[in-house]
Amino acid sequence: MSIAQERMDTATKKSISHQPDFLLRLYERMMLIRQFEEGIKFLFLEGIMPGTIHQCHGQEATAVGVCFALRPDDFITSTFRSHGHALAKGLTMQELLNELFGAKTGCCTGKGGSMHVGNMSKGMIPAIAIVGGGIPVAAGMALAFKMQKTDRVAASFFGDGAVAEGAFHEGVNMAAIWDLPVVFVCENNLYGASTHISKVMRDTNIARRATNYGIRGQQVDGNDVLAVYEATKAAVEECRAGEGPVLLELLTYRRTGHSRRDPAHYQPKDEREAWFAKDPIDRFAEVLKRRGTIDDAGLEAIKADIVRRFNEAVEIAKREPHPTLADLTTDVYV
Ligand SMILES: Cc1ncc(C[n+]2csc(CCOP(=O)(O)OP(=O)(O)O)c2C)c(N)n1
Ligand SMILES: [Mg+2]
Repeated sequence: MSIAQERMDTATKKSISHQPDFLLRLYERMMLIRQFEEGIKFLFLEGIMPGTIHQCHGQEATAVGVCFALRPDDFITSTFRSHGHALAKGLTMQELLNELFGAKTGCCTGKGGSMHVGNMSKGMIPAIAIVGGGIPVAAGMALAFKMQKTDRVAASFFGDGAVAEGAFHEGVNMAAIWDLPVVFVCENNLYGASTHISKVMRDTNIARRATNYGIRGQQVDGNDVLAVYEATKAAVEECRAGEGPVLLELLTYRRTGHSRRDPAHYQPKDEREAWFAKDPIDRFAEVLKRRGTIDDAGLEAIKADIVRRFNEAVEIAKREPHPTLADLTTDVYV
């Protein structure tokens, strides 16, 4: 048995209390994200959908594992690589597709686009494309939650590229000194655009940085959705109890380029193959089958249903009305 297999089994045993329907929801949401990203890739390449996209192929377990450990009234911040986070937090494919098509019925009325999706009523502040930009914002939201005497939590997604930004230091430090309820979620996918982390930091263990701020840090297998869920659940509980913040480093890998025009030639073949063998969706499918939760036909049916719903949503998004000139001055500060 491989080490990855053993780790997955340990996580599964720990989570034995999880009901089959919960496990299937985790799987379904990861597959939804995978198919969404796959589908919009073709819409973009065919010139049907405007703008650019940053896909999260291979990182589905981080989005789903974290967001499923949060309540609907908890908040997340996200980055340019935001679709998975949004779908995991409960935004619908339709409101996202409408936004990506620039329609007025999009989650940000067509004014945000791919890099700025969000929905305040669903606990997602529109995504921020400035690397590290969401970190102090999450700390600020957590300060508001604390001042309002609620037990809500903010979780901030950011990449490995963000930890050398000043915003990381400021945001984490302030959250630490004020015991703010923030889960800092670093999705360490080894690259910031085309640059390997070893070229931008001497110590590539990001979780260890937590010690310097006097908070708890933890490295987690980010391609194991149950491990991510359990780690986040524990961090969230600490935050609700006033013991936060916590820094989670989720080790993962993106299967595609940084953005759609990047063929990712800088990712060595053996490295790609090793990570592809640890694909979060394939691995979880194996766990579910071993436990007898579902069989291959059931998994195929889940995927087929998602593809059908995606295609229907695309047809609707294509016909949705776009903002008019009069909409230019609505929802803006003057
Ligand atoms: C402050 C800032 N600097 C540079 C950029 C350009 N930029 C966009 S994404 C990116 C790489 C980010 O890498 P990482 O944080 O690891 O996230 P990942 O793309 O791996 O999800 C860079 C440098 C930016 N958006 N913001
Ligand atoms: Mg990265």
